[in-house]
Amino acid sequence: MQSRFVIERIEARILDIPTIRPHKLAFGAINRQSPVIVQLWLRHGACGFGEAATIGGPSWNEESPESILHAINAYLAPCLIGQDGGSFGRVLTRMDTFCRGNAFAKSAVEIALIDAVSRSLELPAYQLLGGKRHDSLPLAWTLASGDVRKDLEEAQLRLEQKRHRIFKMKIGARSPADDVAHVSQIARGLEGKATLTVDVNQAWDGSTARRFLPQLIDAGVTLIEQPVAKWNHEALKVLSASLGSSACIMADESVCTPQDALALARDQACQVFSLKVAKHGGLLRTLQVAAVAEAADIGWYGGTMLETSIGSAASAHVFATLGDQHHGCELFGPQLLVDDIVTARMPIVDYELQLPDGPGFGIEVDLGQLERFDRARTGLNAVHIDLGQRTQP
Ligand code: MUC
Ligand code: MG
Repeated sequence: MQSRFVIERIEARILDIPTIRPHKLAFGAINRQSPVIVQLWLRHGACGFGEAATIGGPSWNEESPESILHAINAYLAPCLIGQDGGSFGRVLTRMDTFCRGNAFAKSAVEIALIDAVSRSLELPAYQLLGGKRHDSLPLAWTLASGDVRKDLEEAQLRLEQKRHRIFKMKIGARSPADDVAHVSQIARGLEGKATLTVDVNQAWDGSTARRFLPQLIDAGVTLIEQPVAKWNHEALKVLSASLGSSACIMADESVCTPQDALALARDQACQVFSLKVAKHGGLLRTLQVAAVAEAADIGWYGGTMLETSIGSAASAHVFATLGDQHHGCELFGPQLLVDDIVTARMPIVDYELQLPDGPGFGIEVDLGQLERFDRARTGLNAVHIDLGQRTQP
C-alpha cells in the first residue's frame, strides 16, 4: 500500500485511577474511573493515543471498560491492521462492518488514529477537523459529593481560584423534594456568583419532571440535563415547551447518533445537545451531530464521560471547531482524578479551559503513568456502581 498512513499496530489497556472523592450520580456512586487507553502505530512510525471512558461499568449505558477492551482487541484492531488510516470515513465504515454499535470502543480507536495522522503531519488535530473557532471554552465543574456543605466548599474554592463559575449538580438519587432542597441551599450559597445546572441522568418520569423542574428553576437553575428516560421524547417535548425562556432542556443520553439528533430536532424536544465524543462514536460523528444541532437552531454543550487528559484534549479539539451557540464545556475529568497520565494538563485560565496547540491533541502522554495505573499490572477488578444513598431499588 502506498499510503503514508498504513495502520501497523493497535494496543489497548484498562487503567484504574481513583477519584479525589466519591462522585455521586442518580444511578449510584463511583470512587474510581477505568478509562480504556488505545495506542495506534502507523507503519512509518507515528503513534497516537485514544481513550474511551465510561462511568460505573455498564451503568451509564451498555458499554463497560471490559466490553470496550474486548471489542477493540477482538474485532476493531484486527479489521484495521494493514488498512489505510488516512481515510477516516473508510475506517469508520470498516469498523461498522465488522462490529455493530460499540460507539465508545470505536471512538477510542478513531481518536488514536486522528492523533497519529495529525502528529505525522505535525498539525494540531483541530486542523484536520475543520480548524478552530475557539481558543478556550468556559469550564463547568460538577458538585456531586452529595453533601451541601462539602459541595459549597468545593464551589467557593473553585470560584476563588478562577477555575469554574458554572456548577452542575447531579440529582435523582434521592427523593425529588430532597433534591430540590439540596439544590436550593447551594443556589442560595452561590447567588450572583455562578451559573447552575442539574443533571438528572434519566431518573424522573414525565410527571415528576413537570412537577419539580419549575421548583429547580425558581431556585436559579438555568440548564436541565436529561430529566427523563432517554426514549421519552414526548416528556422532553412537553417540558421544553412549558419552561419558557427561563431555562433550557438539554439532551444527553437521548442524543447519541445523528439520527437521534434529527428525531429530537424534529420533535422540538430540547434546546441543547450535550455532545460527547464517546457516545457519538468518535470525533467525526461528533461533528455530524453538531451539524444537526446547528441546522435545527439547537445549542451545544461540551460534555464529558470523566476522561483523563487524553480523551479530554481530544474532545476539546473537536469542540473548538464548533459554532458560537454553546453553553461551555465540562471537560473537568482530569481534575476529578487523583493523578493524570500526561506530562502537563490543559491549563485553566479565568474560568476557561485553554485549547492546547501542539501536534495531535497537544498533550504528551507519560508512559510511566500508563504502567502505574494499568489494570493488567495492578490486578484490580471491574468497577461496580455503589448504590449507597439511592432510595431505589
Ligand atoms: C453525564 O451524564 O453527564 C459527566 C459529568 C459527570 O459528573 O457525570 C457525567 C455523565
Ligand atoms: Mg449527563
